[in-house]
Amino acid sequence: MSQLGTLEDLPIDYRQGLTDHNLVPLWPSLRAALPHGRASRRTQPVLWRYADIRPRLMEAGRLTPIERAERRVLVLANPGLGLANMQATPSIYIGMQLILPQETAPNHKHSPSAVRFVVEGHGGYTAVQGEKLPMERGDLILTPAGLWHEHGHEGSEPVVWMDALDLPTILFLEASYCIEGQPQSVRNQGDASQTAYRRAGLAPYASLDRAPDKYPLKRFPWKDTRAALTDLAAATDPGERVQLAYVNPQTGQECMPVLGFSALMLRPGETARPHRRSSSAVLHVVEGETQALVDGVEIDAGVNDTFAVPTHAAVTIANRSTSRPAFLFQVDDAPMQRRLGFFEEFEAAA
Ligand code: GTQ
Repeated sequence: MSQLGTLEDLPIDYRQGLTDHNLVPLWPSLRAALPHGRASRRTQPVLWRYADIRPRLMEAGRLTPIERAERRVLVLANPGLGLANMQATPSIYIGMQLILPQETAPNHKHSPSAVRFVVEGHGGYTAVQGEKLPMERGDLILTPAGLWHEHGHEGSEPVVWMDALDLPTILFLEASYCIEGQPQSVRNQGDASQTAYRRAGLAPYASLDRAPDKYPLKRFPWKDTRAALTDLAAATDPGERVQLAYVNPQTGQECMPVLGFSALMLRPGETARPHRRSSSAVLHVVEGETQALVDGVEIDAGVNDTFAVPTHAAVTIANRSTSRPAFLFQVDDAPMQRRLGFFEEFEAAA
């Protein structure tokens, strides 16, 4: 491999002439743009402990009324990417949102797509296009691009959920914007998508004569996800991956276009050694105590803790308990990478 020329190799007046005409020579930057063998990453394998987030979120509840926040959220920002950029990974925005009893977060719609994964509390709800969706711990709620959504809370204790958005990509594309709306008139049939698509393999008969809906199912209750993982673990050999993707029940494809969502279970004492992937991810512990190794960085994540996995990272995740399973929720950008044609899973463990 020959040594590439640097900027400094070039006469100063030549460089100035390039700059004056908005031109840049490629070769001094070629290796930075196309590093050999593995993507270069600024994303750090960072852990956000819920014990550090929760008191600050509750303090935000006292400091900032909902009217002054619209969405009362603390963003999990990766220091490697610059805190102000609000990226957990280059493509994944993660926020922890607090809503207090009787509060409402006003109706709006935007070009980024969001999901909510409930962390604690009862009685919260999200209305999506007039459909009121209950939110209990571990439930996944979809609020895709362009659909009206507002949040409320009819219970008595604080409700916290994790927001996962494809915001960094939409911002990067200079395509992020929001429209505010009047409060939704909630339709009579709450949680209709969950009623219509309650069970995998059963779909409303009339759906056969329609083009697939983009988002037929908008709420995935944790109760069902957990039971499905537990059954899958019992039916498969130890060491086989127990991971279920949240999909569009009409197409079988990922439920959202940019980010992917899945839930995984680690059997008691089990260590998962997934192949390195070209996608980045955020993992959130729903149940249990885990110990992850991400590019050599040790991460001890317990209940409600969240950590970032950079692209191309070498990962192992161990369940620290030998008697109880551990459950995690995963956000990754594999759907976008698949659609753009460069998603890879690398065969050999690094
Ligand atoms: O709840 O609609 O964390 O619009 C960031 C942007 C939450 C929301 C976020 C949003 C929302």
